[in-house]
Amino acid sequence: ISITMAEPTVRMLGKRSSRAIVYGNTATPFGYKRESDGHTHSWTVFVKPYHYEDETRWIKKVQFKLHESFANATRVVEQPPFEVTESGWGEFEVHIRIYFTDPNEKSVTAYHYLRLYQPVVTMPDGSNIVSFEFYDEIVFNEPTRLMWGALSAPYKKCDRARFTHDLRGQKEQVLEKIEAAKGELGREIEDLRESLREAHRLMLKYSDILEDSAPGTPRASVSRN
Ligand code: SLL
Repeated sequence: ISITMAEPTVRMLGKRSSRAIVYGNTATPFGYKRESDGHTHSWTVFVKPYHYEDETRWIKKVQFKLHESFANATRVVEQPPFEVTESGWGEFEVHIRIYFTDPNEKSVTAYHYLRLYQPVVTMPDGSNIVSFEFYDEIVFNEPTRLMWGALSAPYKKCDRARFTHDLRGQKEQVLEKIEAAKGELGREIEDLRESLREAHRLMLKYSDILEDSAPGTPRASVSRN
């Protein structure tokens, strides 16, 4: 019999990388209710990298799951801009699922509540639009070698003028959350290590006791009470 093994996924042990993204939506009112379908707004929901970069190195595609009242509610966008433009009459939660270029890297989902009325933002040209943006970071713990390579590409710093909101406050909050999660994870790992050490100590102890009480007895025949 010959068994062909798949190439094992190589992970970068002890390595961590992250990418900043912004997701949200813009909306513009028609100014009236369209008679044919009751629609009142056009809108765009999007996800984009916070910094200037070629995100196709690490994002394969993005799936936007809209409210079920939409025809073909699941929209898959295979290249940038990763966005969906539609019209409608109501607000709802969009599920934004990001797939990575290495399929061994699990997809992540962001939930965005599509806003049609708030917050209103005044653009540099004086016009008003509804715009909501959310800053977030995707953290890759021990990414696959392929993903690590993709994430190592250099990128240019963000130009804040690209966004309608000042995202610095959000950015700080997200960083704090990530730091807290890191600390938490570190403590959990330390606890697990300690339990392992304790289990190992017990194992050695009992194997000594067995050795003393019945020298030469195969250890496999030990029965637990
Ligand atoms: C609401 N719970 O009642 C929400 C649902 C759904 C919005 C909002 C459909 C557009 C179409 C549309 O805008 N749905 O395909 O006709 O407010």
